Amino acid sequence: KYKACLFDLDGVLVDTAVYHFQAWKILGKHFDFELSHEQNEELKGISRVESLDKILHWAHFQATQEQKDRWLKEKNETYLELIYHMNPSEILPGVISFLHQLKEQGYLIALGSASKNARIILEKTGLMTWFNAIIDGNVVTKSKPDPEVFLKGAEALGCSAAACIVFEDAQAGIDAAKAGGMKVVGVGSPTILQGADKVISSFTELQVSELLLL
Ligand code: G16
Ligand code: MG
Repeated sequence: KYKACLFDLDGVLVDTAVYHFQAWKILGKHFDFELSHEQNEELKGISRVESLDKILHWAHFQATQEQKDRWLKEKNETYLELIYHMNPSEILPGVISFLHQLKEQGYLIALGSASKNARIILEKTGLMTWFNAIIDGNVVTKSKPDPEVFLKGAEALGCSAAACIVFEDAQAGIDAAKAGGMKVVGVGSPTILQGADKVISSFTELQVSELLLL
């Protein structure tokens, strides 16, 4: 029934949201803004450029394009420093066992992430070798909730959308998968994630055989 699984990166395979949060908080000092946990939730799955626009809006700060460009660069430099030490221990619980089961059962595996730093994170955590295709922020032109990232993943794997299952922690990503005509498993809280075909709080709760029930 299903041939492929497409994984979001941040919040699904690893928890880099904490590093994005730290990096944005440090950047916010330039315009006296302290990002809250709730606001950080809203940045999940959203591109770097859109994240800065949202933050500046929350801060009621009118920035020039020159300031924005500088701050985007600065945020990423801080983020790169924070993820420099990442290692396989930061892979979220149950992920490796789930990937093992998928490979054993012949599923194809792709990454569908908004991050331009996805490859660095996959290298640092040793996850790279699991993927048949990697679609990241460097190759997508329209960010989630547009389905482009997942449609490109399906295409790279040679699968139809109907044969793909997406794993996502962000509402924008769930909406993207649905817009692409795919099944979607939300990773997080069922009260926050709307419209997923199933929601798990961690991969330790899910067996590959259960995917057939989607
Ligand atoms: C991730 C994060 C977002 C982040 C985006 C861009 O997406 O969830 O918070 O803003 O990537 O990241 P970067 O600044 O590294 O290009 P995903 O789709 O992997 O959850
Ligand atoms: Mg995510």
